[in-house]
Amino acid sequence: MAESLEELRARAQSVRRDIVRMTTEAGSGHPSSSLSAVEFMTAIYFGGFLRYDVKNPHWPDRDRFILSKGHAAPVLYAVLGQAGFFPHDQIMTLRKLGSPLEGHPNMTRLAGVEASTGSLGQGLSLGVGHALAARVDKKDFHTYVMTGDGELGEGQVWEAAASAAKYKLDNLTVIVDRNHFQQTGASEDVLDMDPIDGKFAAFGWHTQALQGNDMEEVLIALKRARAVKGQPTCILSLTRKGQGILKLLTKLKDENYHGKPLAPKDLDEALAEIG
Ligand SMILES: Cc1ncc(C[n+]2csc(CCOP(=O)(O)OP(=O)(O)O)c2C)c(N)n1
Ligand SMILES: [Mg+2]
Repeated sequence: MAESLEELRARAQSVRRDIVRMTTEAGSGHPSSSLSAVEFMTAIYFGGFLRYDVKNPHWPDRDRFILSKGHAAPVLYAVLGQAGFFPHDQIMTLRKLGSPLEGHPNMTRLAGVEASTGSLGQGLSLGVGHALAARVDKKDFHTYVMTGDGELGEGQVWEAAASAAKYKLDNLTVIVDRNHFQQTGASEDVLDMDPIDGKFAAFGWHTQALQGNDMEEVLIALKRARAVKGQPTCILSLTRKGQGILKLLTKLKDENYHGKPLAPKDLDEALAEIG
């Protein structure tokens, strides 16, 4: 059942709490990259957009969600754990030896993970494959793919973009998490891909741009995406890397803080800040 706007906002904050708790416990991982994606991930899994059955994760009619920016695994594990694909307290085993919650999502080890990702640039191609398979199998499932903005420097993304438009895949939505940073600095400095929505539009996609950390805007965008016919949709999600935790936002600017958790001494303050 789809949760209300207020419920989704509250859930987004509990997803944030999960992200900082599990990465600090692990002593590694990518909280900032996860935090920018929280509103979209929460809305997709709990806002009634993704059809899934936790008891039957390979149900052929399920909608697909592919986290192409696989290093943001903590946000995926938080929503999958809260949805009930596995016992929620398992999130605290992130990156521990033997845990199926690996540093990057592994579809062979954890129920609910649609694709093994982490090598950036591949998720949209996988999404095109699922969307084409739906057409061949005469199924009405929808495929969502989330990419990073730095990730768009990978050429494979644009091969996938061209073929999705060629085949008029209106059962495919890509969400670009436009948080303006990648691993080694500002995305614009490493490789400027602006205008991102303009590039997808030039390939023949329907595009929207919105504030991706605003739950109300996120819900509107996801509804609109499902109404588009004859074209795939690109949602340019304008976000902040580390959204919700001041310390992470500050460290990002000062130290280019990518792929590092909060120290245990900062955890209580961060959890209090989330509320
Ligand atoms: C093919 C490939 N090259 C390099 C990396 C190393 N890497 C991991 S995260 C990252 C930055 C990704 O930035 P972005 O796509 O903007 O994601 P964000 O963390 O900002 O959400 C890089 C370069 C990788 N995982 N895969
Ligand atoms: Mg980024």
